[in-house]
Amino acid sequence: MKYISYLLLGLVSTILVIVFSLSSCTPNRQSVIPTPQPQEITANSTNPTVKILNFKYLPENLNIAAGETVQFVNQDEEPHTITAKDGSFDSKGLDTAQVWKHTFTQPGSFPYLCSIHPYMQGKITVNTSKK
Ligand SMILES: [Cu+2]
Repeated sequence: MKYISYLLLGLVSTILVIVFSLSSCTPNRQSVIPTPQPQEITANSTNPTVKILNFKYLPENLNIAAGETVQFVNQDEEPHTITAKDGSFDSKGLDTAQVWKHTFTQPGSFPYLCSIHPYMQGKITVNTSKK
């Protein structure tokens, strides 16, 4: 009957080894979590951009090629819109830091204003794309 106690001893030590190796393998969760990147609200930097700041469109006149997408970023505390004078586009109200994008497919001149503050005016000039 002696070998049963050896067997038990062996079993217990095996369990202990397993438990220790498992506890040493526990991943350090602190280092696994990636450091959060600051949220970039002003989207894509490759698109032509019109900022809205101090009740002005910056730049007021923007030249682009047909097919390009313009992004408008409201950096004011007030809501603003980007509304085409000919009615071809309307962003509706943009809150602070909100971005609105519009793709201009047709060449031409597109004056727009803010429907909340109609004295705010800008213009997008779309040139034929070079291909
Ligand atoms: Cu406005």
